[in-house]
Amino acid sequence: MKQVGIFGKRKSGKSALMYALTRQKIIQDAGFTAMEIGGVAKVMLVDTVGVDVEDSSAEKSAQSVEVALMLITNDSCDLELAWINKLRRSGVSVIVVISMADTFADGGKALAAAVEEVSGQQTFCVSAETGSGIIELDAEINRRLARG
Ligand SMILES: Nc1nc2c(ncn2[C@@H]2O[C@H](COP(=O)(O)OP(=O)(O)OP(=O)(O)O)[C@@H](O)[C@H]2O)c(=O)[nH]1
Ligand SMILES: [Mg+2]
Repeated sequence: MKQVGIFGKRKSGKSALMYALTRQKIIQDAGFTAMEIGGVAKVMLVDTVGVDVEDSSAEKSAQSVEVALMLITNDSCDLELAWINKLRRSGVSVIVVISMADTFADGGKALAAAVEEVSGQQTFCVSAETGSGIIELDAEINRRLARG
C-alpha cells in the first residue's frame, strides 16, 4: 500500500490534519461512490514525530513514503525547507502545506507566498479546525499518487 507521510515540527498540526483528511475521505467515499469505483487509491496516512525532535523515526518514515506533506506554520522554516530538499532528492513527491491557516488574519496567504518564493513550490493553505483547504489538499494528494 502506498504511504503518504505527514511531516512538520512539534505541534504543527500533523495529527489534526491527518484526522481532517481521513474524515474528508470518509465523506467523499459516502458521497461519491463513483470515485471509489473509478479506482481512488487506497493509501496509508502516516503521522510522524516532529522533524525538530532528536529521534530518527521521522527519517525512517521518510524512507517509506511516496508522498510527503510538509507542514509549515510560521516563517522560521529553515528546517522544513531543508527537509523538503532532502525528501525531493530521495524521490519523494513533497506537498508544502501552510497549516493552521485559520490562525492567520490573511488565511496564511503572505506566508504561503514567502514559502513559494524560497522553495519554488506551490503551497496549500489548510485548516484542520475549519476544514478550509482540505478538499483541495486531498485532490492534490490523489494527483501526486496517480502520477507516481
Ligand atoms: N486553530 C487551529 N488549531 C489547530 C489546528 N490544527 C491543530 N491545532 C491545534 O494545535 C495543537 C497541536 O495540534 P496537533 O495536531 O496535535 O499537532 P502535532 O503536530 O500532531 O503535534 P505533536 O504530535 O505533539 O508533534 C492542538 O492543540 C490542536 O488542537 C488548526 O488547523 N487550527
Ligand atoms: Mg501529533
